[in-house]
Amino acid sequence: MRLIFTLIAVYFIYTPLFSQCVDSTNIYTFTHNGTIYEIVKEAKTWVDAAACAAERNGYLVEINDLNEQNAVYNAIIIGAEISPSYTSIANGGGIAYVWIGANDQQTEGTWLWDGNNDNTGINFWVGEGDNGSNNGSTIDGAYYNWGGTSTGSPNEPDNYGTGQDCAAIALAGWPSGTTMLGIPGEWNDIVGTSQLYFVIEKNSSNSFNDHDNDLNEDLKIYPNLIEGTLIVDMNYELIEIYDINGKLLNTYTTSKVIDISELLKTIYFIRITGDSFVKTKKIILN
Ligand SMILES: [Ca+2]
Ligand SMILES: [Ca+2]
Ligand SMILES: [Ca+2]
Ligand SMILES: [Ca+2]
Repeated sequence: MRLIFTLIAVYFIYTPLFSQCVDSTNIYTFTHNGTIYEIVKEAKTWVDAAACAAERNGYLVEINDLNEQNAVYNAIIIGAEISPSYTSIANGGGIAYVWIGANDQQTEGTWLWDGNNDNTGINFWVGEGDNGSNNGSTIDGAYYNWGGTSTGSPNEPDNYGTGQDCAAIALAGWPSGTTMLGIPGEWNDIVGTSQLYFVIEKNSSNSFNDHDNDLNEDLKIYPNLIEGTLIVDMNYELIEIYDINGKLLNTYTTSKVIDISELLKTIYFIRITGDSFVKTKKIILN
């Protein structure tokens, strides 16, 4: 048994630790640049999707550069295998979309990355593209990928009709059957009550190594790479191991050696409860 055991993050306990706003079988998880993302294949309004993201210790994805854009789009199509025709949004040109974390709900034309919907976030764009009032511009050179960007001149956002205040990634060109306003992967502002799948970007820890030390020294739990075990050299009341979706896999109350050799190659949480503390760690086995 050869396990390379890597600690990537520390999460302090929130209550409830894992929410039930989505069924775990409808989540596709991937990582990019050390950050964990979840693609949720349950259709919700933008507001409900943002609330769900916050409950799951994250926010609707904030796409900051081309690499992140490509990682998210590829994960939607290839990883999560979402059909580019899974739904049809009339106010978005009759094609399918997936929610991302931008909106101009507070002030028309002022676009914020506010994927947890607390009305604070980075203002990355103002105004409308060529299909609207054609006065749009990025803020401080922030990344954007509105429909038409590939042509050099964004057509979106256009606040078409009324109340297009939330951003989504298009899964096809639009209007349907064309690429007049945008191509697959580009963003459109659409009405926030549309029911769409969504992408969560998880809150991440500051530093990998610091937390690695923290787990080993403060909590005195050591991986035995040869045996595929966790050695617990401390007093505790309860150890619980969860999978990435919050499903409880095992609990321990007295074991000093915990067999993890059967765990599949994936991400797990371990929650340790002592007489005066509860801590949750995220671990990757690979
Ligand atoms: Ca991001
Ligand atoms: Ca926010
Ligand atoms: Ca708008
Ligand atoms: Ca639009």
